[in-house]
Amino acid sequence: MAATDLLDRAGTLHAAFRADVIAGLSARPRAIPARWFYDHRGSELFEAITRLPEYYPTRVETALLAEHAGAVGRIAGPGRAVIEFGSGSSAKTPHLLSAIAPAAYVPIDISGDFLRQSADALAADFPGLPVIPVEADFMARVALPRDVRHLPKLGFFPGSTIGNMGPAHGVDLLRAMAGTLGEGAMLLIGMDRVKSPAILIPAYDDAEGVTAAFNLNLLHRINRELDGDIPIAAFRHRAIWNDEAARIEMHLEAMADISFIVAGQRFAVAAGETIHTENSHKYDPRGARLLLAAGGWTPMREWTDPDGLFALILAEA
Ligand code: AVI
Repeated sequence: MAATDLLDRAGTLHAAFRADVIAGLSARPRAIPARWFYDHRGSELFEAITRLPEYYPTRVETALLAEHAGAVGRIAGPGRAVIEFGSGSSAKTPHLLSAIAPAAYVPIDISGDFLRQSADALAADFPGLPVIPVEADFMARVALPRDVRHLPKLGFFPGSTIGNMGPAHGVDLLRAMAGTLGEGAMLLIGMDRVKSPAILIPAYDDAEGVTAAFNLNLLHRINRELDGDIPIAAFRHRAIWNDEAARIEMHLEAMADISFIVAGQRFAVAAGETIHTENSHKYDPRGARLLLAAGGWTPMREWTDPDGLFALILAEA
């Protein structure tokens, strides 16, 4: 990408961050979209979360893939282009690629840096496999590279990332994926299951405080990038199970009455008030099937661990 394009993109991103933070701090209840967690430090902290003993999703999903990728390969058949939504995660993608004899691998991600890094790593591990990264926002239909258009497709969307959007946006995304992948496509998707808050809360509020640091890092980012003076020590991390909405909510709670400036604007937050920073929706088996059906996908097979913590679902368009 040319240097001027990169500068334009950085400027657009900065303006979008500023607009979301100002709108989110002005709203009641206050809420800032979770997408802003992932600056460099936030991405490092998320990687650390995936290795925590309390955070079961990554561990369980990786084990499910290791065990069942062969079955996915038998159902999908060889010669498909694997289209991954999000940068290929080093732990999960190789299990799938080794088992299904793909004709090409196309990771799609909005962040070009991560995309190129993970694409290079996978290309080195799978010599002979065409790896064609596409830098795009997969919330909308994406035009796939000419070389894979004629191939049957297998979409791959691990990590229960769909849980970070509400059902309405989740359906929009599933429909966009169906549009991107085209007729005859299949989709392998990871979805976290509804379970006891005794397991869910520690997964989002771990003993080491890594998730707390991940949540509070958003305030550091605001101070650094939006010229803020938020007293970060006055906030604490909260993880709450909202049973009615079947979701974990992350909040930043003010522990005292405070006032601060962000991007030239003053905000006053009362003790006990929170800034809502993330939703992580969980699905029971029926809810997962309904969401997929509303998004244009028919579930074919479903794999889960013995404790029913996490599900890997193969669906067809
Ligand atoms: C990326 N996403 C699926 C994670 C989740 O579990 O909702 C993000 C996360 N937030 C706190 N811990 C992990």
